[in-house]
Amino acid sequence: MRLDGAPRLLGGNYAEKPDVSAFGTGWLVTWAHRHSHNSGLRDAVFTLVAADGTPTTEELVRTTGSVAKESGVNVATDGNGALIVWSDNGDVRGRFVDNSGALVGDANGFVISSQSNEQFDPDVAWDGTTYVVAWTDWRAHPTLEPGEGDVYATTVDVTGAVGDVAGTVVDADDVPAGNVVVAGADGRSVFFWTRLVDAAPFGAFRLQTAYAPDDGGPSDTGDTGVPADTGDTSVPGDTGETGETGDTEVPGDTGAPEDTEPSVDTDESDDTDDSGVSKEAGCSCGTSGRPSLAWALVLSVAVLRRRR
Ligand SMILES: [Ca+2]
Ligand SMILES: [Ca+2]
Repeated sequence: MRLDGAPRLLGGNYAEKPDVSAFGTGWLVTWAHRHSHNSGLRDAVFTLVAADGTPTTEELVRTTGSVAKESGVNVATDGNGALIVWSDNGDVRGRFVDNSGALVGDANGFVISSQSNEQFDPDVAWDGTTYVVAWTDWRAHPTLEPGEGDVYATTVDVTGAVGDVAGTVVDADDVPAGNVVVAGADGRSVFFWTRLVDAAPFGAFRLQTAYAPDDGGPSDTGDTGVPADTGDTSVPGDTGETGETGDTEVPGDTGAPEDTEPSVDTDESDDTDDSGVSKEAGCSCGTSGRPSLAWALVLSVAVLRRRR
């Protein structure tokens, strides 16, 4: 890899947290513009950048000249236009850009989530059929440490129709969670976020993931809810050594990608059912109990392998 020429400046002062997506023959870049170095006010802005890196003039996403607290600006494209999402005075809003790069729709954008307290730090992806937006949500407990709360998501179609105005629970209980990112493909989407896990060797934020299978929309081809299953039945620690006649099947193994996780599974993110919502979501059962079960499986398999 090499860079073509010197970096270029674009946009004005006090730019924060850019995001970018391929757009036409170039790029669409979003970021938040803080009004001054110590202001709590920010505007969501974007610009088009040519393939060679030449930027156009930055534009406000919310074109009413707002004094809103806008932040967490992110963008995804659907191969034609783009959807820009951001946190706006504690709600999540969105606005479309058409294939010419022009903003469309209401000058204030449209509401994606407007629950009580703050909804913030949204991410957006295009799954081939619809946009999927996920964010951190303080509707239930707004006093958690900054950046952490619950995680919710919804779909937004190309007309701006929000699939679940209340938001679909991704991770909502009294444990801090946030920093969600989402990716989509072939009518499916996957979420990753951080969640405080109270497990050995020490309580810490760890990644969680949940998967939303094809929801039976027009492109549904009978998705089973298992992404890109390769039929892997290997167990943790499997080295594939010489003489091995076949991997030992783990009871309940679905062949999902989390099977490759090398360490003991202490999260419940793989407990995703076809609703696309983690079974853990909405419960306050914590994470206890799972490690002992996982260890029992690992130890049982290890014993079986030694006996062969
Ligand atoms: Ca709100
Ligand atoms: Ca939570």
